[in-house]
Amino acid sequence: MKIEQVEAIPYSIPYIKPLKFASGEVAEAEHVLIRVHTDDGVIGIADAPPRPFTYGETQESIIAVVTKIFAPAITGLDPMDRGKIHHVLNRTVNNHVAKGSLDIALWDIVGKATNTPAHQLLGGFTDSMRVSHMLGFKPAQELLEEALNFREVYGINTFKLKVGRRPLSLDIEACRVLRTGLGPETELYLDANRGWTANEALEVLRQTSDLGLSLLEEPCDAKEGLSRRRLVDKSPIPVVGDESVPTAGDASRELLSGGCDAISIKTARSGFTEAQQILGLCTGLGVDVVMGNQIDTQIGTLATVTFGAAHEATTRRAGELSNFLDMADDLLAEPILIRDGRIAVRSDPGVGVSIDPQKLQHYRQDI
Ligand code: MUC
Ligand code: MG
Repeated sequence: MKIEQVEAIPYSIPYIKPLKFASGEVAEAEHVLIRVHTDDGVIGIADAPPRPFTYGETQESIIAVVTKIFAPAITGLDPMDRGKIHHVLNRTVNNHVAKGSLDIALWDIVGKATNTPAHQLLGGFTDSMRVSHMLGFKPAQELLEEALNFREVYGINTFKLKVGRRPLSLDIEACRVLRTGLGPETELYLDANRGWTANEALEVLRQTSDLGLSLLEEPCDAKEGLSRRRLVDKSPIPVVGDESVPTAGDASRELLSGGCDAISIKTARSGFTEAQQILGLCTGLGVDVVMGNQIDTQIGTLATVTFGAAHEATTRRAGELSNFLDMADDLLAEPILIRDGRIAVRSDPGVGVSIDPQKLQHYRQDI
């Protein structure tokens, strides 16, 4: 089997509820659909969500690097030879989301060609994942209403609150209102997307120490060498590295230098292959992992569930899997269902993504 063609198709779907957070806002899913075609007719599919404020990639840059550099370099290679393909892709630095989407498309091909769900190829630990929902910036009362509604309608009982605002009292109040309104049994954790300094984060931890928060993600820039390490050292809860750890090398540097003591694994930026390397590192070091969300569509969410449910360590915590609910539509032909707070893996060969051709026609862009 040989790779014959790689498509990078830009599309745009609006959000009903834009997500606002300390490093940006997403009101429109301006993503790139990746399709890798083989000579025997197998097509690997993945979604590439550009996050310029996180990794510097844009829709245009993903299309350019995929069509001008990666596609010519991997055309003619056997998609089963993923080690060889990664070696070729890694000649180009960065471009994490572009590389991650190609990797997922390759796993999709391997699954389809061997008639096996990618979830089983990866490890097949269990058949579903518990869902955590991300809450963006909003007045505290609206946040509570949204969380109560998601708990009632979908059975979701874990929430990640976007924080990192100034004055700090805005987020401290939101935490307090959520904890009071949701009660003690709901898991609540924070993600500041580098919005604070390490010392501000310490102050927030001090003022919320009675609220049973479980994790604090990317409180400040991990490059704040000294004070970030002081924060991790003093924090009573794990400090999660997210945008500071897109690769196994980044994760090992941050963990070993005390820049974080838990890791968010995102298949959108690490693919399945690098995500497995990061997971192995974390498991070996005894560090908690969370399956994170890169504000994913249903295609991206299915990839996260496929990976997350395949390994024991990634199912210990709820995965961030529900933000597609804030989108007006999706390209996935058969929508994802959340039942009793869980999403099931698909039993189809590969990742289980099939695209609705009419929707693709409707939302694709000319750029
Ligand atoms: C998150 O966990 O930070 C926001 C930006 C991004 O790349 O992912 C989201 C969620
Ligand atoms: Mg994050």
